[in-house]
Amino acid sequence: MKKATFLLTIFLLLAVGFTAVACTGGADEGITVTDPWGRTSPAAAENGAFYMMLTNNGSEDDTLLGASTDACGMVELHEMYDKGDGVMGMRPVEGGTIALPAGGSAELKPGGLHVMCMMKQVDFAAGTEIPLTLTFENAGEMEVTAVIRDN
Ligand SMILES: [Cu+2]
Repeated sequence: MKKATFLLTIFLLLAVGFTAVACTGGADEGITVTDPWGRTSPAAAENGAFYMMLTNNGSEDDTLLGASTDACGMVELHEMYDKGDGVMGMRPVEGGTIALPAGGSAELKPGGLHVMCMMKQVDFAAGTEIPLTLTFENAGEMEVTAVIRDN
């Protein structure tokens, strides 16, 4: 190999390497979805729920507008609330969306915010993987896989 060719090869390898690093850095921006999961429920149960941690690593506010999946006839963003006398109820979140301020996060967890799955189309058996499409105002659509487990 001629020296010039050798140097060019090294240069190209470095360029590819730096590009890969730059892309990885880019992926850290925006929204991170951590541990999407759903609770096991009998096949006969009409509804289910999904939980996850949403983190906005970006410098711009974002909003979770909604979610969709073939596993549910209808999906809504819900919250649990105290109906009084220690009775908990649930309802669609105000405005139907979940705010994700820049640098902030929203935890969807049992007893709080959740992605409500109505008219379940599949059995929520432990280990089942359910593809979910999350739609954000700025980040656009994100595909995640929720795993069904007991808790
Ligand atoms: Cu609900």
